Amino acid sequence: MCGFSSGVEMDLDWSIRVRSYADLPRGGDLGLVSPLNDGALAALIDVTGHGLAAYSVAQTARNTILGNTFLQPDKLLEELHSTLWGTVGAAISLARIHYGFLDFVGVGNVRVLVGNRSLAAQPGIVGKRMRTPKLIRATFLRDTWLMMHTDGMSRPKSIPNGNAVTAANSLIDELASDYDDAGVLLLRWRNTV
Ligand SMILES: [Mn+2]
Repeated sequence: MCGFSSGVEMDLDWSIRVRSYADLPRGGDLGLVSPLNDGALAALIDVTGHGLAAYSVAQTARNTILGNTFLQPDKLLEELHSTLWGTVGAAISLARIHYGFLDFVGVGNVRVLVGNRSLAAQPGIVGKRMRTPKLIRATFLRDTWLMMHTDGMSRPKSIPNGNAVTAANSLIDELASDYDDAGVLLLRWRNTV
């Protein structure tokens, strides 16, 4: 939760839903939201391949992110490129959330939208090859959805009604592929009730 001097209390409504390929217990899609004093850090990862091997690389990425939440997303992605070096690599999208704006960087095939605005990821594979990441800043106001999803989920026409948990569950239930890990992350600011 974040308090603001205006007297309006805001908090983050967020959810991550991942379904592993072939209903395996583990897979290479992984999302996380790490709450911070003035917002949060959000990430969605799609490690190349499936199953336990991909899961293991995703855990390395997760640990790197959680150990470096103070870094700006572009620097964090460079850190991830180092720690994933020599692995199969991953597509990774990162967003540092503030109230009113977010800073985004992504490499590879994780799709990211803020409201109707699509934020372009750079080509490449984290841990294999990538250019110097460049931050994109986007306005991010109350009740606007940040959505990240991996390529194991079809593009939704819209975000289902309800809170983040309900909407993320619906998206995976309706749009997850049977042939890949599928992951979605939804996050928005909303008034504290
Ligand atoms: Mn995938």
